[in-house]
Amino acid sequence: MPAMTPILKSSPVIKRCEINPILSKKDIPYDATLIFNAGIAKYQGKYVMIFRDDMGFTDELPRFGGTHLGLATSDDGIKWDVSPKPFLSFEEMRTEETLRYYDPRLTVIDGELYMCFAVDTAHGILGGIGRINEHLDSLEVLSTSAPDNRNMVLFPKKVGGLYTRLERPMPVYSRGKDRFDLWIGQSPDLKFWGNNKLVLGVENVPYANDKVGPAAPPVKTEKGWLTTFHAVDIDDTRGKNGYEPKWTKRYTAGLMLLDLEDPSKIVGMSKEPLLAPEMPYETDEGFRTNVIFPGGMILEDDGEVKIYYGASDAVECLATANVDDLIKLCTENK
Ligand code: BMA
Repeated sequence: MPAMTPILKSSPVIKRCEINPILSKKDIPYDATLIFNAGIAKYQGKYVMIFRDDMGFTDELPRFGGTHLGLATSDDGIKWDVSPKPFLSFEEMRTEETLRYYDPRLTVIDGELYMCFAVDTAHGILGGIGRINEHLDSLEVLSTSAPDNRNMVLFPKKVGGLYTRLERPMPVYSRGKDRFDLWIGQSPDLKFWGNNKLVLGVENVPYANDKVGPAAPPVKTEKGWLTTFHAVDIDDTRGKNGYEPKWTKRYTAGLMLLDLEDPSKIVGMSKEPLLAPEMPYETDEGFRTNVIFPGGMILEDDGEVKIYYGASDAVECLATANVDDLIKLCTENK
């Protein structure tokens, strides 16, 4: 496919994993078509991944066939052992009110593993937060938001004594259209949320004209909370991409540094995308092409940062960078 205009390129500091995609439907021992938008954390000495598995879109079932949340673990964060059964199956998630959970994000706080997720319900999309047990086989849902909100991610430590999350409310009525921003909220117990503030508006991101929101949960550095965000530009002249008759959006990943004491304040932001769709598995081969959506970011002891991302809503990928280079991207040309 010809490159999308305006042409956006990934930052030179980022390196894609040579074996990308690191997880796709061929690795899954149960019904699977699209494997993407996973959450990843280091927990109990291993890398743990919960991934979104959308079924259907095949010759036998040429439409959406449900979503499982799958579980995989890894010793090196690159090669994964997928559990024989989903962590949460479509059947287990479904109630009269709830259709499915999806887009999981994992954060370890004080040794406990938490998952944020989106919930499709009969009355709108909610953001959910739950605790995963030590055996990685059950989820205790602690809270769900009012509609419409999603893309929640938890900070790995309390800030000012409170649990802190980034989120993306979807105010269609007041904004007049699909145009959303990135917000922050705090809680004493992961259940009751307040202190909500705007962090980043679409108008602040040079490569977005449609929406911005959280991506992977933030990591703590000496200079601030380092965090990716998703940034969407839309162009109605774009035609058919991927499986859909018309897909006019492009999702890139941005990067920003938030103040350690008051993460509603941006210390700096990269003026260009950190990751933009460029490889064939990002631009040509997926379900909704030209989508990059980070869901996991891990800072290793040697300064390497692993950034996991869903590509084209079809496969899960990995890219790496050095933490100092990432911080520099946010602080240079402020
Ligand atoms: C958003 C969410 C994401 C997805 C993206 C691109 O609205 O559904 O899960 O990756 O669209 O399709």
